[in-house]
Amino acid sequence: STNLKDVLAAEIPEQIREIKEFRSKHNNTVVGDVTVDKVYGGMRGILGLATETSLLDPEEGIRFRGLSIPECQKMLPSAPGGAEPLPEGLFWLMVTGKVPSEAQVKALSKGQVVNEKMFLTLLYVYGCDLTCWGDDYWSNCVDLTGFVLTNTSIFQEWANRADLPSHVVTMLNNFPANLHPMAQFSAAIIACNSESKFAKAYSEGVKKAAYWEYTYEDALDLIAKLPTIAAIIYRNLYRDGTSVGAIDPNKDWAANFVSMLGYEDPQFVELMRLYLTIHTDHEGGNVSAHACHLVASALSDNYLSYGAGMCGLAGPLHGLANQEVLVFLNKVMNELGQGYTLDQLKEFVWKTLKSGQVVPGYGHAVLRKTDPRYTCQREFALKHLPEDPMFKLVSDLYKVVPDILLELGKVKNPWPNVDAHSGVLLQYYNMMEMNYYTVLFGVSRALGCMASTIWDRALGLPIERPKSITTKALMKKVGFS
Ligand code: CMX
Repeated sequence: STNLKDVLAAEIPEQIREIKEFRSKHNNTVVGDVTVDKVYGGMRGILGLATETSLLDPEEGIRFRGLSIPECQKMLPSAPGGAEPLPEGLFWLMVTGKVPSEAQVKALSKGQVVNEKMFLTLLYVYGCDLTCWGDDYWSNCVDLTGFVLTNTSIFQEWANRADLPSHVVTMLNNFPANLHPMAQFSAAIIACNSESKFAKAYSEGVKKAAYWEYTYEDALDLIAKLPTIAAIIYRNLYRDGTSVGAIDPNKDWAANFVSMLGYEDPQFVELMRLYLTIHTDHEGGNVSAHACHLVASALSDNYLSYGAGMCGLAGPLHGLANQEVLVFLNKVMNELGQGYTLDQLKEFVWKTLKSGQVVPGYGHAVLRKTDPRYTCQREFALKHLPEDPMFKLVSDLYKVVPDILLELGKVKNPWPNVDAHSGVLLQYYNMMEMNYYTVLFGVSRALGCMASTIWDRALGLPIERPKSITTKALMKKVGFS
C-alpha cells in the first residue's frame, strides 16, 4: 500500500506482541546502573527511554532504523533529477522501519486517494476517462484529477494539510520583529492546538487503543503546517511580509518549503532535502526529542508537545548552536580576514576559550567522533562549493579545534557536530539570516519527534515520571555524613 497509515496499522499489533513477550520475560533484568555522578550530570549515560526511530552510536553516529546516513543517501528515494534523499522517505522509514518505494514517498508528499468510492464517484462526475491510464492507474489518477481532489479534501497527505488557522496567521503577523524566530515558531505551533484531532477525540472519550490514529493525523497535519509557519516567519522578518504563495501538490515537501521561503535555485532545494533529512532525529534523549516525548506523555497533543520540544531546541547548547557557529565564523573573518594562518586561527580559538565561551559546533553529549551529519554536509560542500572562503574556514577550523579541545583536557568529544557546518551552506545560497537557522532545524526535527510520538501512543507508553532526590536524602542513601 502507498497509504502510510494502513502500513503502520498492520505493523502495530506485531510490535505490541513482541514487546509484551519481551517484557514478560525480562521486566526485571537490570540494564544499567546509576551513580551519584549521573544524578548530578544531566542523567548522561542513564538508560531510561525506549525510542524506536533511531539509535546513536558514540563512535559511528546516528542510524535511522538501522541505516546510517550514507546508507540513507543511497537507499531512500530522491527527487527526479536529484541526488539527495527526500525527507518524506526518512519519515516513512522511521514510522514503519522499512525503506519506502518511490510511489510510497510520492504519495506522502503529494497525497493519495484514501476513499476509493468517493474518488470514483468524483471521476464520474468530472467525466474522467479511466480506460487510458493503463498500469500506472493510481499515479495518473493523482495527476489528472489533482485539482478536483485537492479541492475536495480526499487527498490526505502533506501538500494538503498545510493550511494554517487564521488566528495563527494573525498571531504571526502581529509578532514584533525583535521576537526571536524560534520563539515565534514555538508559539505558532502551540497555537495550532485549536486544530488537534487527538484533543477533540480525547474530550469525546475515545478509547486508548485508538489514540494513535488521532495522534497520527495530528502528526501529519503538524509536519505539513511547519513549512508554512516557518516561511511566514521568514517573510515577515526578512522579506517585508510578502506572501508565501500556494503549496504546489506536484512538488515535494522540501521543494515547496524552499519556494515558500522565496528561493528558486534547484541546488538549494537539494541542500534542503539533505538538511531536512539529517536533522530529523538523534535518538530519544536529546533536549528537543526528550522534551517532546515528556510533554506528550501527559497526553498533551502533538502541537503542545512539539512546541515544548522547540523551546528546548532554541537553546544555545542545542539547536541554536548553528546560529552561534555563524556568529563565530564571522568574528574570525572580521578579525583575521581571509588571509589568516592556522596559527592565527589557533590563537583565536584559545582566546574564545579563555574568555569562558565554548567553541560552537564542537562537542557532543553522546558522540565521540566527527558527526556523520557534519561529514555529509562537508561532502556536499566539496561537490558544490569547494572554493567558498567560508567553507575553507570551516575546513581549517576542523584542522585546529580538535587538538585544542583535547589539550583543554575536560572536553569529552573534541570533534565537530552537525551545527558546525550547516550555516556555511545556507549562506552560500544567500540565506544570510543566521537568527533563522534553528527554525530550519525545527522543521526537520518534527519528522523524528512525530514518528516517535505516534509510536508512544501506539504502544500506550505511560506518563513519564523519573524519581528525583534531594542532596540530603542522596547523602543519607549512600551513607555520606
Ligand atoms: N567548547 C568548549 N568547551 C566545551 C565544548 C566546546 N565545544 N564542549 C564541551 N566543553 C566543556 C563543557 O562546557 C564542560 O565544561 P565544564 O565542566 O567547565 O562545565 C566540559 O567540556 C565537559 O563537557 P562534555 O561532557 O564534553 O560535554 P556535555 O555533554 O556537557 O555538553 C555540549 C555537550 C554539546 C553541550 C557541549 O559540547 C557544547 O557546549 N558544545 C558547543 C555547543 C554546541 O555545538 N552544541 C550543539 C550540539 C549539537 C546539538 O544538540 O544540536
